[in-house]
Amino acid sequence: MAKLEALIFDVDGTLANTERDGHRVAFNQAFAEAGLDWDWTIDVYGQLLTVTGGKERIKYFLQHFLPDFQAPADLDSFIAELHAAKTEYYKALMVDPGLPLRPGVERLLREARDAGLRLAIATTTTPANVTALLTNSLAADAEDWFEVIAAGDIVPAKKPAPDIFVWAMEQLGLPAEKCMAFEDSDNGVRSVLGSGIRSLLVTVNDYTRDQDFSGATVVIDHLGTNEQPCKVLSGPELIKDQVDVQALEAIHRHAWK
Ligand code: XBP
Ligand code: MG
Repeated sequence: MAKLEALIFDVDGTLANTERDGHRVAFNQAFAEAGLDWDWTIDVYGQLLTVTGGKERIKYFLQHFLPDFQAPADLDSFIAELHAAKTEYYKALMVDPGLPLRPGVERLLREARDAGLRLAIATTTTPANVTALLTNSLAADAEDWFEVIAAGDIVPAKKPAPDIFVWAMEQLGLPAEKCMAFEDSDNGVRSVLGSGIRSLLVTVNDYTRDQDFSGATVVIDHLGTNEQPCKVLSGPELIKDQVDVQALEAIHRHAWK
């Protein structure tokens, strides 16, 4: 069995609860600015999360929720403009009011770095959004903590397609046997497993806890801190209160045995 060398993190829902409190709010701000009376409530947004990618999500919304909408002739440009405004609002939200990382995320990233594990990101979101979250919620130099940041339209086929994880592994120069992935959603799980990575830790959130995570090695509520121990929801009991590097190595061995 190959030794664990790199950790590849999803961003939205995994590092922070960006969907409900970041993306959703920013979409609504962009709609209002454009004079559209669309309101993506917490519940509606949960239904829209079946589609990854903001531009793709707007298109899906128009097709399935507003079939009578008189779309402009150039629909893709209309959506691209709305989405560009949404990205600006999202970046501003990451500064004020800001968004905390999920429990244990910062602790584990620091421990992994100290242990010499390589770090990468594989996400569907726009690169500028990753920068905004990392620099405001983790550390000013946090982008440098990650050797590879695979994000947004860098691969045309977004999750659940495996392409973004494949791309990240190619950039790392590592095979799937040496990588572990962190995800929060069924789309993410399918993307990871399709890429050949078997070592997969899922941290659920309010939007995803009832989804199908078949194939994930372990499903937990969050990564855990001293004050907030984590709970294993499914998979082997290899974690004691907090996910640490030792637990990651045990999970990796279990996934490949
Ligand atoms: C994340 C997404 C993203 C964000 C929006 O999925 O679906 O599309 O919701 O980002 P995952 P953009 O966590 O599985 O990567 O608006 O920048 O596309
Ligand atoms: Mg996610």
